[in-house]
Amino acid sequence: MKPPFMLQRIVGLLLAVLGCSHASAAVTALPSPAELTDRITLTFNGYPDYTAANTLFQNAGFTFTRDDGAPIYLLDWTSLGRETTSPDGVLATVRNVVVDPNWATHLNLISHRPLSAVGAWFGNDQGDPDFSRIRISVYAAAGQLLGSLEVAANSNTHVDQFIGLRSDVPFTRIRFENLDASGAPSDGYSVVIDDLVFALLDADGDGIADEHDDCPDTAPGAIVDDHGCSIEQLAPCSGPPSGGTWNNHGEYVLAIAKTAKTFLGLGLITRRHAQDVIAAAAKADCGKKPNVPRPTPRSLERRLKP
Ligand SMILES: [Ca+2]
Ligand SMILES: [Ca+2]
Ligand SMILES: [Ca+2]
Repeated sequence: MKPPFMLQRIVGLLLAVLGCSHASAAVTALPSPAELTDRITLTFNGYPDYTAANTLFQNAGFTFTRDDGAPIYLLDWTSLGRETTSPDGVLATVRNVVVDPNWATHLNLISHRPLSAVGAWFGNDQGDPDFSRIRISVYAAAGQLLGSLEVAANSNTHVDQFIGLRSDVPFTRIRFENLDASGAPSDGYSVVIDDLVFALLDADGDGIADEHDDCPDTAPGAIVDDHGCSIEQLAPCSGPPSGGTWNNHGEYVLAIAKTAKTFLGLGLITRRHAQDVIAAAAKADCGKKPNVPRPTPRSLERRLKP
């Protein structure tokens, strides 16, 4: 039953006043998992059918739940004559008639660490308007909805479409929901996903997650190594990263040149880029002693005055 019109208006006004609008959510679609440079992927392969997955990956930092607390299973999708992005195993909120007679059309995922992006390949959309699209939503640790997005299903049984998002605000809870043509929850099609992919929080946005990043606050757009450090962070103008100051300008330029050479050897930058970085370092004042003005006869005269 729909609430009376006036009640709807009052609730709407209250939500607007309290700022409880989804429009403020800072999420953007993730077109492909390849965009996540420092990603974790769960393939769900190599387990017998109906292995319960709820706490199977908790050592990797992830737990799966259904609202009714029932088990969530791994299934061999290939043996069912269906395709998936990494055969054979998928994660599915299907029923197991022996253990649990009910399926679910949603899947909850809890991450033990803050995430910045998540995605998965999905399927089981069998040409029935009862499963027309899938929605992914992300929530902050306190339960606040940060945002959601939907992808229209292509109506085959294969796990062959990707849904994912990035969020400017870190999140730890994720929910997948299968929806019918009207946007209501699907009545009978289980969530089936594979190659679930995550990116842990990456505060400086250099593609290296915080827990692997030795150099926080990397400048936007800077090229970094596997440890999240840019050339400028490994050889800062202010002095060696180990502390203190450069003994002279030459020591600074040499440090930049060595770091640029390492980056070149790793294929992170081109030879031209390395040359430009070294040339810029040579022109900089880093490592130079401050210019103390030489005393002039007049200033000496002033100092000698009683
Ligand atoms: Ca798989
Ligand atoms: Ca980082
Ligand atoms: Ca960094």
